[in-house]
Amino acid sequence: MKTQLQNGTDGGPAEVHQTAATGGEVLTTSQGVAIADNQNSLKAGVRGPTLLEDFVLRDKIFHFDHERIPERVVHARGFGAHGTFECTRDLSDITRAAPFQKVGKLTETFVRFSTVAGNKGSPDLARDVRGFAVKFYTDEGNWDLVGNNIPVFFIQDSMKFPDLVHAVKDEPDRGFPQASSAHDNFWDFISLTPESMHMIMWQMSDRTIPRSFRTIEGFGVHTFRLVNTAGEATFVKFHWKPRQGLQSVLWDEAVKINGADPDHHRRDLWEALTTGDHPQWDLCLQMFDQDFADSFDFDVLDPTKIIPEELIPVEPVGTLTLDRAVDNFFEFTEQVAFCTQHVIPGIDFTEDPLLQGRNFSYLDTQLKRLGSPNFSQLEVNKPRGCPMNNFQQDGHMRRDNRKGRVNYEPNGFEEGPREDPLAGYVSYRAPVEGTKVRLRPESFADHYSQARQFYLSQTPIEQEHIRSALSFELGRCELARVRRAMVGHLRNIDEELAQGVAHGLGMPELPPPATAAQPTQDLPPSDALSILKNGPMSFEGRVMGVLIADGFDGTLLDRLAGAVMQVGGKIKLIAPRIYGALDDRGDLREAHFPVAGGPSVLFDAVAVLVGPEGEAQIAAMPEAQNFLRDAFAHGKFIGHAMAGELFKAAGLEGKADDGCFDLGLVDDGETVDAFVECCKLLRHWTRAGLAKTAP
Ligand code: HDE
Repeated sequence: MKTQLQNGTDGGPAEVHQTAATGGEVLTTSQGVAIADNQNSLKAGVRGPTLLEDFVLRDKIFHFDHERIPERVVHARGFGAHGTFECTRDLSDITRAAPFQKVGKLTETFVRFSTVAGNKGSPDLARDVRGFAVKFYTDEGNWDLVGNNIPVFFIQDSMKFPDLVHAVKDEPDRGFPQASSAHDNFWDFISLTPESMHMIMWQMSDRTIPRSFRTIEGFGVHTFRLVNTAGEATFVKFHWKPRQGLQSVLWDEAVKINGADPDHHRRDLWEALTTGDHPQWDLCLQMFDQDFADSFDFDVLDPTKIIPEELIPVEPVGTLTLDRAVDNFFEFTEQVAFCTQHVIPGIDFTEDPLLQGRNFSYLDTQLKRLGSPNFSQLEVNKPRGCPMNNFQQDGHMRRDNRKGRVNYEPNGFEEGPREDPLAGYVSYRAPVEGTKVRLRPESFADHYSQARQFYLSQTPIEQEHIRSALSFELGRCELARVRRAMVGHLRNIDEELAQGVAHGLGMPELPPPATAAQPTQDLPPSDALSILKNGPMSFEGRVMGVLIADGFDGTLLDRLAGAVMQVGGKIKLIAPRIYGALDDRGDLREAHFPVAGGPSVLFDAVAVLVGPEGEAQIAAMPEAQNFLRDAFAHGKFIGHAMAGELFKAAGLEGKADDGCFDLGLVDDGETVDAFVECCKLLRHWTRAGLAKTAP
């Protein structure tokens, strides 16, 4: 019997067999031969050896054996999503780039977030930079903006990239550590690379332990050029600002999340996409001309420097909405091939030596990973807004060679595409001259001033987190010379920072400051650099974990759930067992997690609702005690009802502060509202000892 239709070899529909036995689809080999038995190999006798002629087995195992492709050398662990970019400002006077020609113009996109150092199976909450790569399927070809969640980079010249990556990844003799910069080789390299100090401040900040992909910023890092139809160029820096606000976790939470849910970030994005909670980012541009570039304290070609938002405003020009999860992880997230040199008319490069090296590198990577120069024909990589139309042909896995006789240009048959001087990509006519040298410009020499500016722009809590992170990372360094060298660099950034880290490391005395090519300048602090100053002030898209135990007040739970939903948040129920707990009416409320599998580190705020029947049981559970103790230690806002025994068992008796709300006291709902309102602040930073919970 034959009924269903799928794509055939000629691109048209092909029929799919239906099995007479079940009425469902028939399983076939890759040659389309129906398989009669998918459980047993072909043997000589029931206990006999398997026969070489078993082409069904061979076909199946052969394909399985080749399922893996090389993982990315860096950014191996990632998670992708489909989205749409909407133009909110007409930039046609500044650039001819297709997505910016008209307000309201929509462009399809694919985004892949990633960590950098860890292998594909590493945990999501490793302290690491996050990749933020966006493919725009524009009407004039694909444009890839391959950025990070930090606006600067470790090195100024692509020549140093393989060394940087070797140093941070697992050490070659032992194959560890995985997904961690807290080891000798990394800090040895960094201590010998003063240009990395600005990036190190960002890397040691809470930017590298984000709450979610939804709460990170993105940056193009390099200075690019926008070019208009008249051929005039404007320098540009690209920023993605999350509408969800910036949010990070504490180090202690990151460590525990990695154990409890190593897929925390991908699960979070998956849930957001599949429940209609679509995250959004505004694309903002810093645009400037040559005069500004000439007057700026630093070289705009130096990728270890930012341009403070106070000097050049960050102007929104469009909004990215991620609205669809992928159907298949491998097909999209794994096979997506980003390349910095994928630009479209209106977007051009600058001479930034890191960008120039990247433009050369990414094609090699894609060829190695995807195994064919035809990777652009894969669904996720092929242009959608306009056809790919040229005389390229053949190669591994080619799918759509041109029909007919003509495969070259010019041709007298008047067949096939031709170049178009008007629609085509024209490089900006940047004047270039100079002698061939391997030299770094003098204008790249100040490595400490912006590192200091970053540190001084942080709130005291964030500064303490940076000091703690450095003490932790350098504390994992066995080489005393490396620890000393690093503190020497920190002395050029901030004396108090250096002292704090030296104290954390138990150094008897401060080493001398590192030799600096240029003295550190005092630059004005910038609020845009702090996470806490750019938080959401909203509980939208956040999750409250509610721990329930038998006999709890069901009406209170419903009221709380309603109030959280009202502010755009979600509730997850945690009970002693996954089965759930009975409320005071005897109704079963099914749990999302058992308390052993749903620690409070997975949630933005918590509530503990207990009833007389469950009071003793929950108080005696170590996991429940940890749930509450951690929530308290991590500064979470806590709602509670009849949870006195659990507070006592967790060692928190008498410690409840104004970040803890007794929801069982009054029945008017006002306390619930006050609690949920407070949760918008995300953390009760004034809770005693809170900042000490970081490493
Ligand atoms: Fe990458 N980078 N990179 N990089 N990079 C790769 O390409 C490279 C750099 C970034 O989700 C690789 O497809 C060189 C800076 C992201 O698929 C590889 C240099 C920034 C992603 C590569 C840099 C990035 C990559 C590995 C210095 C921030 C993940 C797999 C000259 C602006 C994209 C791949 C995705 C991936 C090379 C420096 C961001 C090896 C040579 C700076 C987000 O080609």
